[in-house]
Amino acid sequence: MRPATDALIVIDVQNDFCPGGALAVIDGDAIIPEINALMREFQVRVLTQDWHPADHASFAANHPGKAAFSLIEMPYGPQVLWPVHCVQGTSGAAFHTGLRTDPADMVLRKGFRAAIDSYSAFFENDRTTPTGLEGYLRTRGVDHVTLVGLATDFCVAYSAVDAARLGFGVSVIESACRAIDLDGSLETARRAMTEAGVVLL
Ligand code: VGL
Ligand code: ZN
Repeated sequence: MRPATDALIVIDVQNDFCPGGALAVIDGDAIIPEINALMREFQVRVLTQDWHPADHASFAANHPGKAAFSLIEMPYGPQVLWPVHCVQGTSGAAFHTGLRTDPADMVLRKGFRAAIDSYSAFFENDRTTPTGLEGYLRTRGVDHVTLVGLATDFCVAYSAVDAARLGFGVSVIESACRAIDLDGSLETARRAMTEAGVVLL
């Protein structure tokens, strides 16, 4: 058993990020057995869920003439435009049925404001609007987080870097993550995590 000061944070293991989903990550579902096993080792377990309204600004479909996976400038900085994914209440937004969700203490939804994306479990993409997760973890006495899930180079990496910036010890179990890897984004994310003091396992 890990100490109660170490939280497992499972990022976005949802149908749309798994094979057959709208923004499928290659082998995204392959990490589920390892995550289910890890869930038994931790005493604090948080699941995150990407949870967008249909008019979300990160969807290419909401920017006429823009292609999916292109980059636009938003008031808070550059934003990749994604295929429509994880729309609130749809089956694509549901957790993969193989994921053991019952042991979760807390399910954190993010990306629910139409005008701003939220890759990180801690802050929206302006890097300042908090999700509330920091307070939840601190009031439970957590000082270290272990991150797994999808996708390594976006939501996992942003969460890891933010957690380190907030002063948590941070580990990422890479075998329990899979990446989108858009134009070298995986290498960029790994470098950003390492520079922030995140331990890649
Ligand atoms: C994610 C792109 C858009 C992720 C979420 O979970 O990594 N990536 N929304
Ligand atoms: Zn999203």
